[in-house]
Amino acid sequence: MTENLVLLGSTGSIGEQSLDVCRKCGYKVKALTANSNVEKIERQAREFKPEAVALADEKSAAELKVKLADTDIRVLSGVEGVCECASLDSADTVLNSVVGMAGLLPTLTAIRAKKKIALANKETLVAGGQLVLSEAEKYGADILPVDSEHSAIFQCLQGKPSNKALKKIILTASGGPFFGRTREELASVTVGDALKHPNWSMGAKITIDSATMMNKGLELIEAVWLFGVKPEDIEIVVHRESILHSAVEYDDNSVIAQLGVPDMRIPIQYALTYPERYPSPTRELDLTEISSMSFFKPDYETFSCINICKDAINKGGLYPAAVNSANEQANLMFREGKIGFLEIAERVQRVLDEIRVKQDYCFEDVLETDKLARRMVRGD
Ligand code: MN3
Repeated sequence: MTENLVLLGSTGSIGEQSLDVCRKCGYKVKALTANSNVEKIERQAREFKPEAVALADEKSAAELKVKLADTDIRVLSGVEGVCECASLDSADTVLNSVVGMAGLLPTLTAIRAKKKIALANKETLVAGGQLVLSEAEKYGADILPVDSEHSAIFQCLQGKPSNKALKKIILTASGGPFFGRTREELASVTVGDALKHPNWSMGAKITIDSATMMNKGLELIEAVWLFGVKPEDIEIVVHRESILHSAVEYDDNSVIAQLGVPDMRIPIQYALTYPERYPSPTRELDLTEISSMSFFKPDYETFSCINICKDAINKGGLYPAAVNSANEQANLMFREGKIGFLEIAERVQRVLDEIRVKQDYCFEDVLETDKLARRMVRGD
């Protein structure tokens, strides 16, 4: 059970929903960090009164320091400031909801400070899975999933038999806003079209990842690391209603699934209260109101990002890191109007085909791969 929380990425969508859980469950917030949103983090700091806050952007941190001068909250800056918060003595749990591989170093820092990690930053595991897991084992740090599908799988695995009876993981996907469309139809979609997710309200990066289905590919890699399964033992199923959040199948063909309304506060809260459960501020699931649920095979040809991720995890080493960074860059360029929707997958595929990276790696190697992959996507 969490008592004293550090929240990394507090101004994003998961960050704000996490603070709502803290508000309702009464967790003490010991530190808040964000990238550069001065107004929002100031408001959060005045409400939750943490010991420290940090902004990764130095200029914004200087601004925040002036604004919080009338309080005794310490204002830190830069990646060092974020990492100082991630290893704060007074906290027992670090919830990482940073977007992108920028979350990797804070995760490693929190692990080395022996914190419990509530992980919403999937890129941490995609970019550095091997490294993160070996450090977590070395320091005895638990990693609890916040991603809704992975929380579902984790919940389905409670009470798992002691033998290796897990046959496969069924990872569900909403299919995003472009489910059922052909490649030709996707050639001309706009950023605005891609940002209209049918079920979940999320930040811009992940919403675009959801439209390309790169998000599901990244989540497949995330599941490989979190649950120690092979990529071929994960079946991706499109489930349009986002009510069944994922499932596991055992050797006796019994399938256990976790269901609930699509509200991130449920998996956030479970990561913090595990192994206990407490009342939630979310709506109850009314199955008769849902009335029916649909399931489909993904269209792997149109949404090729899923297979790019499968190939990357099978190639091993830093290939998933390369794909992740290539995607971060291509996703950004699409949002900036510099490339078309289909070019996201094309550019990421080219990086996977052409890049040569290490099998055994340390943190600095991840950074190097990140720079190289981004450069290849930009073409400079
Ligand atoms: Mn998810």
